Amino acid sequence: MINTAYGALSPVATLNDDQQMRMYAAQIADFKISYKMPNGMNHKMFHRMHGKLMHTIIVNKDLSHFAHVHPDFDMKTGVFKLSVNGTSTDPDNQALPQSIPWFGEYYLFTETMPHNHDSGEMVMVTTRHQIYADGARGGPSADTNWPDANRGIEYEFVQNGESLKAVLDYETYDFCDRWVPKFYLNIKKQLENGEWVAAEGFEKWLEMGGHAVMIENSNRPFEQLRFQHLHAFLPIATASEFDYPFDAHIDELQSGQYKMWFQVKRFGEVLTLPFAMTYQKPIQPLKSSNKCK
Ligand SMILES: [Cu+2]
Repeated sequence: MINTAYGALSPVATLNDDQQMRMYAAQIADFKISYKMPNGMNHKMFHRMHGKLMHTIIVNKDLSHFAHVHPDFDMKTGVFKLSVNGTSTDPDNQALPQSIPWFGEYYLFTETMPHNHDSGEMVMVTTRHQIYADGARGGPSADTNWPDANRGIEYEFVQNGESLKAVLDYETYDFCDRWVPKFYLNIKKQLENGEWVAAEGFEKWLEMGGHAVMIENSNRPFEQLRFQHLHAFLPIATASEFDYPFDAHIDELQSGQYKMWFQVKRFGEVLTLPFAMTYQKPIQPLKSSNKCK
């Protein structure tokens, strides 16, 4: 199912060359997408965006599973192809073999940037697709606790025997006619004396200090679920703190439950840090701001 068209481009997506989008979990299935022009030919010029011609996010319906992977592009045919559950020589596709591992309904989001011949304007195109996987049940259970991250959410995890802690919180800023959040991810490490200090060893992944995806957790139709991809620079002002601003030029983020997955690279390994959180817009009215004028 295709929900987004870009101007005169019509996205066409298939799974195993079928628009039914059904597959077996943990078995290889080829997701393909192309962008048809009015003359019937596929669009073949895409801009590289954060190191890739296309980014693909796969989650399951209850948002307990997440994979961020990248399709191959065939310049001759203009077709992007992702071998779901397959292997890849791309070191940025570590999640590919486990991208749809269990029975269930999955959501697949693509992000790409077709070259606009007329205006030269750079516009990102997002499409979303539902995939139904048959097969064995399994995987983590859905989150039941969605605390307001405004007060901070944290949990401990281990990387290569080292005790680490991920801490998420956010602030909201009054920007013209809307509230704009800024998310903060801080990663700390524990010393032998038990003290928590800033973790080190971060490097860029996909040309950014950090990536994050947020998807709304609600009963609204799939087509309307909020999907947002945020980016951070490597820690600058505060050691081990990644600042994820929210693009102010897009729709205001509504209060509600969101699953967020933060991805940073540390000592050569991509860490994926999930948070089930609630975002709450301030209740006080917006103040007039000079930034609008
Ligand atoms: Cu990507």
